[in-house]
Amino acid sequence: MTTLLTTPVPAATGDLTLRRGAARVLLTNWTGASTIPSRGLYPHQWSWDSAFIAIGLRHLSVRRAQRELESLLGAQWADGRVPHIVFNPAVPLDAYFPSPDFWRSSRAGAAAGSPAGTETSGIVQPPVHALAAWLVHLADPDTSRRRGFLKRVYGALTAWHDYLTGPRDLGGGRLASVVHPWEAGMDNSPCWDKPLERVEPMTPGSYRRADLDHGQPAERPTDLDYGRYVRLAADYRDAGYTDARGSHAFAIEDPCVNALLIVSEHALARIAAEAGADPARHEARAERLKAALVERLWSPTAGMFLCHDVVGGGLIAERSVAGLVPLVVPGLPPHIVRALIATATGDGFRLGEVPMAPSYDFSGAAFDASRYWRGPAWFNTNWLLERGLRQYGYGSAADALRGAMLTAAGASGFSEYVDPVTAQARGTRNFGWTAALALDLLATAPVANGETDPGRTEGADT
Ligand code: 9WN
Repeated sequence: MTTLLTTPVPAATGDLTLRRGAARVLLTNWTGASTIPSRGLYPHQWSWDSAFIAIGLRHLSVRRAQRELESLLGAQWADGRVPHIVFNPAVPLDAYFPSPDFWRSSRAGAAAGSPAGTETSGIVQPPVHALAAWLVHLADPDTSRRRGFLKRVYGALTAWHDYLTGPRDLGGGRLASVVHPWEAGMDNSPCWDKPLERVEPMTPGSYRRADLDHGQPAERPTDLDYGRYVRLAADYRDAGYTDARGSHAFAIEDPCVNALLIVSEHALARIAAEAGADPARHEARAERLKAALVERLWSPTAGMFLCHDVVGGGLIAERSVAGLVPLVVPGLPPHIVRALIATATGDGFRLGEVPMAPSYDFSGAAFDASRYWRGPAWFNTNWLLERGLRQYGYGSAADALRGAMLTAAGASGFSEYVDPVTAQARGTRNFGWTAALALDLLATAPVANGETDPGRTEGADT
């Protein structure tokens, strides 16, 4: 097994400056009810962004963190889905594409239970929300109980997980499938290249990409990929956002999405206990999901979890950081944990040698250090890895990663992602979850000898 490198990283200097900078990003991006990921590129509310943002926001204002999650859940559809974007009607239509007039959620999604008064997208994003709600609760349990926070969100979170484990079990193997690359949150991961070959791209002239008004083309998806994203979204809309098995051109069981579902299901069990409901059904579902994750997505050859192509059949050979994220799942078999650590620290991901884990295998044919999700290092996936390392007793590796993330967050101006070797800023700046997760790491400093800090164990097994 590869030795886990634990290069000592100097304790982040200027923590106060960093904390102020991160707080400034969150205050600036706050709209009154939620936080936008960034002022230019992403001017609406995004689903998994809001969950990560709430995790950081709880250190500034517990009330605001609760509001962040509750405003998102307020746009939930009757079938349980939590939309990946909740549109702000005050933002001009041409500020972001696909805009509300593309998704037409209130009309096209009516049969699936879209809300009448709010425009949203019709797809979803990874389920980090129950974990976020639990961590927000833990930041101030007394106030949380007094305000009935967990009681208010429990039903919505349960319906959300019911949707993912019910209609979204498209492979019939008790895992949730994503039906669009945007749903996995890692939009243009090389994992999608093969499955996307089956999708006829929309003609470029039929829509206008707003992302290129703000982002560097070399850091954004190609026009060809974009055309395929738009086709998949349009087809889903035209089918009324229904999820019948066999109806999707793209359906993937993704290890990151399912690992987050498991961690959130454990959190939901704790929320249930607080809300006076039965935790056992959630614990049982978490265990079932974990068994399915290992049975369906574990690849001993790759030394990590892989995506399963439900439409084309078989595991997708591309190795992305999504396959390491299951390290956050508690109670994995020890041989799997050892293999994940070996892969994370081996030639593919070089954790401990480079500042942060890349989004995709350094030695993979599609590796690109700048184009998003095809190589750059992201703060949310590394925050998850940090928790996973800590959970399985790799405290000094977690400390090193924490230090590197804090340094990179500050030095990059809280960028969306960074070059995985130099940690140079890439993507947009003053990005919400980068600031939020830096705040979270800052709020819970590791102890000097590298042992697990009790301040962070509260949620480590959730
Ligand atoms: C599409 C908001 C989102 C993140 C995703 C990231 C990017 C959107 C885009 O930005 O996706 O949802 O327009 O590229 O890939 O993870 O939630 O920050």
